[in-house]
Amino acid sequence: MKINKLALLALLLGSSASQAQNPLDFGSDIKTADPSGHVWQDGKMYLYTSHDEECQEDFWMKNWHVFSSEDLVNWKDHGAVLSVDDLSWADNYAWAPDAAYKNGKYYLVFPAGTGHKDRVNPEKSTKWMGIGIAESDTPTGPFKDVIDGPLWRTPYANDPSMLVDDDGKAYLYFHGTNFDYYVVEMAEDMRSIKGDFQKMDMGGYEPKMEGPWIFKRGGKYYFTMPENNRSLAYYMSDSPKGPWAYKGIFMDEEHNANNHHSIVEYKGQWILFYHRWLESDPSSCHKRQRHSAAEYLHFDDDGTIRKVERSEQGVADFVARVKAASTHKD
Ligand code: FUB
Repeated sequence: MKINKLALLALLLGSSASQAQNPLDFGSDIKTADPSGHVWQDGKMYLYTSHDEECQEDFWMKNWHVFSSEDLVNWKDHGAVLSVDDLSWADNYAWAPDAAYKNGKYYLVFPAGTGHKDRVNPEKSTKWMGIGIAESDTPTGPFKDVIDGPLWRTPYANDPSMLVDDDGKAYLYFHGTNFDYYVVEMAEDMRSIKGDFQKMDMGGYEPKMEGPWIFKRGGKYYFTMPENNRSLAYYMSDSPKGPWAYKGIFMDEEHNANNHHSIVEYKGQWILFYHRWLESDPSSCHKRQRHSAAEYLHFDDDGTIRKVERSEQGVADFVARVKAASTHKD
């Protein structure tokens, strides 16, 4: 009887392990962070990520990867679609990318930089970062830095997020030293910015942040970001430039470490992509490393976002859930 119970337990554990979908399985032991999800015309989900080298030093990162999936469980790695080696103006800090589609072209908007951050004597730091935009005819690149330079040199900036609104206007949000909570519009050809940076009205609450992600749902705009670089929080507005109203935290911090996310609707389900810091195999790395993960996101009737818990299961049942939702509608 005891053996039967154990066997049953093993079976249950085995089946729940096979259901686990976090971290996302990209078919290798690649470490990824800062996942930006987009659904393009072919109906697939594309995930644009930064790439952590094994046990890398101080966020020295060299290229960006794109992954695609139709069920959020089986992912195809399209490889490094742009690298700092392809840039004339940066040689490091291939940080959190975003992507956009406009005028029949796909854009990878990315931060990169050069120099060195001196964490002991910050006054000796030479590190600089800016935002570039590279083009491709396909969602998976290769992307080309046709403007051959950053969109601007001052202010220092990273972590771009691009919103192409329903009227075709493209807005760029970013993290910048003394330039958080700013927006700038892109020129029609997406090769430069149009006009000035505009400081947005955040309703009087402007905590330290990185990695904004802006999306639209039911006519409302959402400005989401890792508050203090760690907990995911959001604001809502009726306009892409604010004024914004702070609504609170929807994912708590974990391990006192950074988080970076994106939010996208796919086949009727709202998905939160983010990264987790997971224990490493001690033979290859002495510290936690980052891995992309996904959870369902739910809204209340007033459009506010319900709190999300990290899970092992993630979106493993995505196909079944989409099927059940469509059956329910019939
Ligand atoms: O991945 C490098 C940096 O760490 C990102 O740009 C930040 O948002 C944080 O995730």
